[in-house]
Amino acid sequence: MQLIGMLDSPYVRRTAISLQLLGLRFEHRSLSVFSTYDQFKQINPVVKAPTLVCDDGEVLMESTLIIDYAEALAAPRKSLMPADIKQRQHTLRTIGLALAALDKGVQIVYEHNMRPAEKVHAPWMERVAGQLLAALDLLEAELKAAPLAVTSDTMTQAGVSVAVTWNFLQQMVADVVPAASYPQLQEFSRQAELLAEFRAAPFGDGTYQNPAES
Ligand SMILES: N[C@@H](CCC(=O)N[C@@H](CS)C(=O)NCC(=O)O)C(=O)O
Repeated sequence: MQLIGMLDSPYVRRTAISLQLLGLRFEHRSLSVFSTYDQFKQINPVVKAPTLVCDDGEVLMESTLIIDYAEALAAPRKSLMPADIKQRQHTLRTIGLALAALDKGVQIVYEHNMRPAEKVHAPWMERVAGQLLAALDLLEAELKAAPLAVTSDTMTQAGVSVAVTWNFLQQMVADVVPAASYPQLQEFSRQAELLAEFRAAPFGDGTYQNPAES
């Protein structure tokens, strides 16, 4: 299968890291939804990253749905989701907070990158920044109450999503997110970024290589 999209997209990155943690092999094509729009469009006319081209040629999109498919491929050998219902409920809550923070961060980036400066709507940006910080405040409290596992064997989808979100926010909207206010998130992300699966898919325009081929 082929994962299409650049690793400066946190949605592509969480997918690339999840596929690795699930022990699945994939080819990565670092196409941009902006600078290589036409090439991307030939693979997925909707031009959404990540896109996954399955082995039979069917095209999936939406990182959460692609990860759901990957979970099914890896079952019953491996999963990033706890089977216990209480733990799963809490994992889903944490993922939801991380993805909400991520979506709000991406909205801020798009507002500044895709609109002329005079058309940036300040009240909207204030609202979005408030939502972003609310999600991060809740995540910070959660990590303080119960640290997330941070090894390749024990990490859950909550850990992947939180770490990728924090890294993206620091890369792209650090002016909105005061890092010093989030020591738990900072330290968790620092440890996660040291894992082989994160290092093999670093934020940016690189291409992930399967270990045997690199
Ligand atoms: N909810 C989606 C968000 C994906 C998303 O917005 N990806 C961006 C790249 S970071 C994209 O495709 N942007 C182009 C567009 O939306 O037109 C997911 O989880 O996959």
